[in-house]
Amino acid sequence: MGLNLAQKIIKEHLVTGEMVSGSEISIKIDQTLTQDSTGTMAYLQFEAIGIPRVKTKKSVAYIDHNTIQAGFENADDHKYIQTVASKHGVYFSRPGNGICHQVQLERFGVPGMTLLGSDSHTPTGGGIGMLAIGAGGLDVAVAMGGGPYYLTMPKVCKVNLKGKLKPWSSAKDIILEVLRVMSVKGGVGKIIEYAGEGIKSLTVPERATITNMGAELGATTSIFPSDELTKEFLKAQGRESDWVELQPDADATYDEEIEINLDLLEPLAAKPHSPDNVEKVKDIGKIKVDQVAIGSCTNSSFMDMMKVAKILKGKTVHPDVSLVIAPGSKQVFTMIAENGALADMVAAGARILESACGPCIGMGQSPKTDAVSLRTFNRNFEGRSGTKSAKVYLLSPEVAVVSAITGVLTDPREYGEAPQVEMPSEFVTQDNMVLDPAPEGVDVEVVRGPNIKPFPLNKALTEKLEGKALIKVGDNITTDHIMPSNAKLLPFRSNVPYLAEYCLTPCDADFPKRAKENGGGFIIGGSNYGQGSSREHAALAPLQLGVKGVIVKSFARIHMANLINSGIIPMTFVNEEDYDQIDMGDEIVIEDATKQIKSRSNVIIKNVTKNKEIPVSVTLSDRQVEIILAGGLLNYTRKQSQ
Ligand code: MIC
Ligand code: SF4
Repeated sequence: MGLNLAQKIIKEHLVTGEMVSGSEISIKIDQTLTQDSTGTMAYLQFEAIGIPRVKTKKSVAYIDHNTIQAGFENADDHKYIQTVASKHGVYFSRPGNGICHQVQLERFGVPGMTLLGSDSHTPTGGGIGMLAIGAGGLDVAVAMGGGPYYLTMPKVCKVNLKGKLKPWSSAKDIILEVLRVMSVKGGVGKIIEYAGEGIKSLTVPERATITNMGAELGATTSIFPSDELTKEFLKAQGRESDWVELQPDADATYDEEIEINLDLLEPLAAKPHSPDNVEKVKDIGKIKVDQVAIGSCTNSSFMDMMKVAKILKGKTVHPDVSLVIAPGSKQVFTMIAENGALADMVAAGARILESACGPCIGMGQSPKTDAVSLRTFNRNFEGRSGTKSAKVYLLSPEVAVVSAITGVLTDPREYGEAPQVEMPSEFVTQDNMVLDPAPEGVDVEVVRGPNIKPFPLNKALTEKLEGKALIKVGDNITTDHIMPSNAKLLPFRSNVPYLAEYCLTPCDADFPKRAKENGGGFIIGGSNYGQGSSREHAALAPLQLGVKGVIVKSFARIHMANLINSGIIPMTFVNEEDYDQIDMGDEIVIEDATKQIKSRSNVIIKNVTKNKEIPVSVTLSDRQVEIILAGGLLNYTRKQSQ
């Protein structure tokens, strides 16, 4: 039987397990990436594992998130990452060089290779035919040390693209349409594989916009074939020799299939506060706009910037709109500076930001109270912009920039002719902001600032677990709720005790205090708990507060893995209605925890307050059971190497 593309790459990299969806497999990782807001933790953990030099084909440490430097903390973390990377054989992409996913795609991604990144949007690499997966920092640390990456073999869902995009429709509209159809939990446990005649007219950066936002589907990853267009892109990057052709077998089979007709796609927008709350721009209507932000790892390519510049040329941003633009990388920045496009943006009144995540993660440019902010980004969770009352819409660069001129949300088809942008035959490739690691054997002093605090370590599982239900939350709780990130908190990503004071506070300001007063306990949640980021801080902060288990209707993939890695038990209700059987403050007891978790049958938790027994399932592989028993992956790894 023929293989699809995802299966082909997995087969090539399979270390353990069988490629049967739902069973645990492990794969060899060729490349890793970290960024600074998850990177400090990942390298602290790498150091704790104690392997002297990375064993991957290429590992890169990026600085792109924490670039505001309003205090010493960010700069300290940058120096720590620079020195620890150099010492252990990791390339270092300096602040200013660009957003990790954009730079990785341009300079390092290789079709057919595996990439594990400590950022949920690592699947951007799928645009070039990589199997690129986001994971917690500890999983990336293990992969840097040469360990395989464990995951549940996903189902593979084919998205068949028919036809060709009409003028003013764009790659962003394709992924927004997929989100509309599948929802933010529709991709959990799946790889999304794109196919069909429609892909032939999508360039690599457009494909990367689509695979990037596969993270918003909850998918394990998304992937495009590697074809002539991929070759052209790599050639223009001076890396033709990295190209290999990759296609699914003609008789490949898929677990699911959906079809999207590009001819029929109209400009779309995801309305507040969820990336799947998608509607046609024309149906939303001409709402007044306060801010437009263009950039992020989703839409900051050279092609995106050129479209924006062409539309802005000779125009002026509407007086009531603040337009900010962050080109995705130094390469993009250099090219638009050299060809004059940057001048057109500046002349029109755009505020140009450095090549970094910036407003996407609330690092500056928070909009005004109650603002409508149109963004080309990938997440519009409530409060993520730094302004709780702001209403963020996700949409294409075309819609964003036309609306910045008109001052109202505008369907660009009524605006005039769509700009034509050609893929350049040669990109400016100068990697002078990527530092090589020190040669093996050369000693490098690792510089640690005072903001770098030890991370919490769990203890081996005890027989009886007891504690209160410390909080009860609803569906689709994001990691931005569990461990908020903004300009005030991001500088503390290497200081978990400090961050823990803000854990789950967007849901309940008293949670940290209550957790501490009760000596820890349990979190109760709805479905798709932990969607969004790969930040393991969303597990480490609860651990710091003594959380022993999380009981929900269902989990998002990366967050569940992070809980296991921290030794916190992830439990799902066997009967979803049992969610109603626990209220905040109820006393929960799990007897014979070790035996129950090992038994493979449902675990019985007792709600002592309501005198009820509730079955929950703890779906763990044998290895994950051992990790929970040991009190987390680091303890487990250390035990293994003794
Ligand atoms: C995000 O987009 O939420 C982030 C910030 O890039 C995170 C990583 C982090 O929390 O540091 C992600 O997507 O994984
Ligand atoms: Fe950075 Fe935003 Fe992309 Fe996350 S989603 S990596 S914060 S640009």
